[in-house]
Amino acid sequence: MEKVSTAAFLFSVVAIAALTIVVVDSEATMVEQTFVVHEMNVTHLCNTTRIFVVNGQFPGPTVDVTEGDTVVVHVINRLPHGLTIHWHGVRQMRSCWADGAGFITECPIAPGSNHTYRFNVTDQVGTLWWHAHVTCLRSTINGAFIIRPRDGKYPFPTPTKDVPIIIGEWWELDLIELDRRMVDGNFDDNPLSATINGKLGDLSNCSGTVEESFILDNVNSGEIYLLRLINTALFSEYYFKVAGHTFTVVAADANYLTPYNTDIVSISPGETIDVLMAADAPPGHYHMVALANQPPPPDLQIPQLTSLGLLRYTAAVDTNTVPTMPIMPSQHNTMPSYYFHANLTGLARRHRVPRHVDERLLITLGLGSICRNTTGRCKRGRSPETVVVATMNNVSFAHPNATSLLERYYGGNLEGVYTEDFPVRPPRVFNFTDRSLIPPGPEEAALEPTAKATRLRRFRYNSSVEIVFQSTTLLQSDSNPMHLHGYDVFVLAQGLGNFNPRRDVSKFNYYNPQLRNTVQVPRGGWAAVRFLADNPGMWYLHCHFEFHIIMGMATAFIVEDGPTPETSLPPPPPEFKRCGANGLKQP
Ligand SMILES: *[C@@H]1O[C@H](CO)[C@@H](O)[C@H](O)[C@H]1NC(C)=O
Ligand SMILES: *[C@@H]1O[C@H](CO)[C@@H](O)[C@H](O)[C@H]1NC(C)=O
Ligand SMILES: *[C@@H]1O[C@H](CO)[C@@H](O)[C@H](O)[C@H]1NC(C)=O
Ligand SMILES: *[C@@H]1O[C@H](CO)[C@@H](O)[C@H](O)[C@H]1NC(C)=O
Ligand SMILES: *[C@@H]1O[C@H](CO)[C@@H](O)[C@H](O)[C@H]1NC(C)=O
Ligand SMILES: *[C@@H]1O[C@H](CO)[C@@H](O)[C@H](O)[C@H]1NC(C)=O
Ligand SMILES: *[C@@H]1O[C@H](CO)[C@@H](O)[C@H](O)[C@H]1NC(C)=O
Ligand SMILES: *[C@@H]1O[C@H](CO)[C@@H](O)[C@H](O)[C@H]1NC(C)=O
Ligand SMILES: *[C@@H]1O[C@H](CO)[C@@H](O)[C@H](O)[C@H]1NC(C)=O
Ligand SMILES: *[C@@H]1O[C@H](CO)[C@@H](O)[C@H](O)[C@H]1NC(C)=O
Ligand SMILES: *[C@@H]1O[C@H](CO)[C@@H](O)[C@H](O)[C@H]1NC(C)=O
Ligand SMILES: [Cu+2]
Repeated sequence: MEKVSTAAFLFSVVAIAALTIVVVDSEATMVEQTFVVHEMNVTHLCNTTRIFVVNGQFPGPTVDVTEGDTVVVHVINRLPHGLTIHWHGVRQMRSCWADGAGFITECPIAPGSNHTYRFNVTDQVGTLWWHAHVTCLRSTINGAFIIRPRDGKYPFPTPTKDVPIIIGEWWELDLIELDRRMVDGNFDDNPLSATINGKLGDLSNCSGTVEESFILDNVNSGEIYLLRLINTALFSEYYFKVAGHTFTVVAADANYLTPYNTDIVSISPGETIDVLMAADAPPGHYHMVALANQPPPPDLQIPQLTSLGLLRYTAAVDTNTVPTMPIMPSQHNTMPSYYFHANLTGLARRHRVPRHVDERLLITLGLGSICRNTTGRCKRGRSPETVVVATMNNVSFAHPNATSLLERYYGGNLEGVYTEDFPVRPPRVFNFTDRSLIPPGPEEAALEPTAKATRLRRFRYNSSVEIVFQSTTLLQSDSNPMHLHGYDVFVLAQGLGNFNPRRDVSKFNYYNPQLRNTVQVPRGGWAAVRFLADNPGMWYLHCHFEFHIIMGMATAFIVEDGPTPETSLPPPPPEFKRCGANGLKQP
């Protein structure tokens, strides 16, 4: 827990936080928690900064449940800003109202107001997380969401210890201000450090005060650790290694994987990766490293972000020896990410890949620009005459800001709020991965003009949807961690370059593809996914890089009701507060 300036305030927060009620029933359990969201002053890098946290903790409290449980979380908002809490990766079968996506499924909880989320965790086991889902607040308002198997059995050796490893970033800039600047197409702001479980690590040093590191202590030889990695960062994908140790990847996004051995984990914002790590090195001290990767120039560069943690064996003889450092890839080498993600396969289960396709989409992901003045003519190529935005199929999502899309859909009152014509393919075909589209150009000038709109796509209940996500090199060559709410999708294949159906469909894995809620679409490459639209509601689809989502790399899928009550979205629960009711309105 971080330093808090007002002890009395902390006391009141902790008193509420301790109120975790567990009601045991013959099979399922109700897990009830209270989240008080409040401001707190913390000092890092010789500077006291105001941050927003839950129950005095950064990262926030862990929600720890068993598969089949009902989760009830009361959120009390003591911030001067509205927010929602999203249960990232929880499928929310027929409970879209509890998804917590700001302005998509509900209006933000107003300052001084509160809201109760109630949902079941069904048919999922592993690690997920929760986070604020308005603007950039998720940078500090987040935590692990752990789902344990009901029978207590894993399809791998039972770990001795279980440790969340939350990779994040330390920002000094006010997050509301950061959001405002990104809306204005400004992405020059950077975090000051990476963090592991909220600690900056001893690489950060200010006037001789070395920052605290996350320490995995009292490690005994022969133990098996289940490390639950979560990337909560706003900006970057991370490489994670522990010197002297290797991992067996066993799950991702709360779905089991075929065990995969590696000495490196590559994790993008929104992803969760469970790995087993055997304490089988000579007793000693070992560094763990989280290093942000980024494309090389001509992409705009951010400072190198690293957090150093430590793994300490109980039996370490000499505590003065310098801990061993792992050898990290270059921060500009994105191939380890590609290999890591492309090599994972699902642990074949009863889930079956739909073999037919009803709806086929090819979605390009990139940047574009809009003239600051209304003439539609202005200088392009990172010029100050434009606002840089992010796009999917040349649409930059206009986020609603006064109403929720789900409420409008449910009420049949969508006029002036959204349309259902999100394009199923890119309106213009070009060489999506041509590196000369990255400024200084000039090839991008004809392609980068774009427009903002709230354009969604609607699917019939139970249709089989296939999407090929194509990262482009329009203005930059980032990868794109695409996150779909309410669903896990089968990742059939991924590749580098432009997707070519004649060549690439033959690579689709229908046998044991990974099931993911966040798909890392490789830099300069593509990923093909498929899912059955069996969860009615309004589901946000967006890139999990915060600057991309804010700049418009998003849309939402409407999934219609099925033929029966069991296949339809129920009415909003009685405790659901409609937009505009009970002080629930735009921040
Ligand atoms: C944080 O520090 C500022 C400036 O000193 C102060 O005004 C504010 O009350 C503090 N906030 C908390 C929650 O202690
Ligand atoms: C301290 O952080 C504030 C933002 O909270 C920033 O404006 C200021 O420049 C920082 N000061 C230093 C010395 O880094
Ligand atoms: C939640 O808000 C309601 C009014 O909407 C109020 O009656 C209640 O006391 C609040 N609960 C808490 C714990 O703040
Ligand atoms: C959770 O499951 C129970 C039992 O099936 C059901 O009665 C209840 O409506 C579900 N709750 C939600 C919020 O979906
Ligand atoms: C931290 O900074 C001080 C002063 O600049 C320096 O003497 C010290 O060696 C540094 N420590 C580390 C661990 O980098
Ligand atoms: C798996 O990773 C290895 C490198 O570790 C790489 O050579 C191989 O191509 C990868 N496989 C796939 C399917 O990407
Ligand atoms: C808009 O920008 C263009 C190109 O820079 C310029 O020629 C034009 O005068 C501007 N129009 C207005 C109304 O500012
Ligand atoms: C809210 O959205 C509307 C429509 O997209 C837009 O015109 C307006 O500028 C937005 N307001 C704010 C405060 O962002
Ligand atoms: C697309 O651009 C890439 C990189 O510049 C180039 O290697 C490739 O040959 C181009 N593909 C086509 C079909 O022109
Ligand atoms: C996007 O649409 C605009 C306006 O219709 C067009 O000028 C531009 O070339 C398009 N860009 C792409 C990548 O399709
Ligand atoms: C949905 O589709 C699946 C697979 O195609 C099928 O088994 C199931 O019966 C369908 N359910 C309904 C309600 O149509
Ligand atoms: Cu993106």
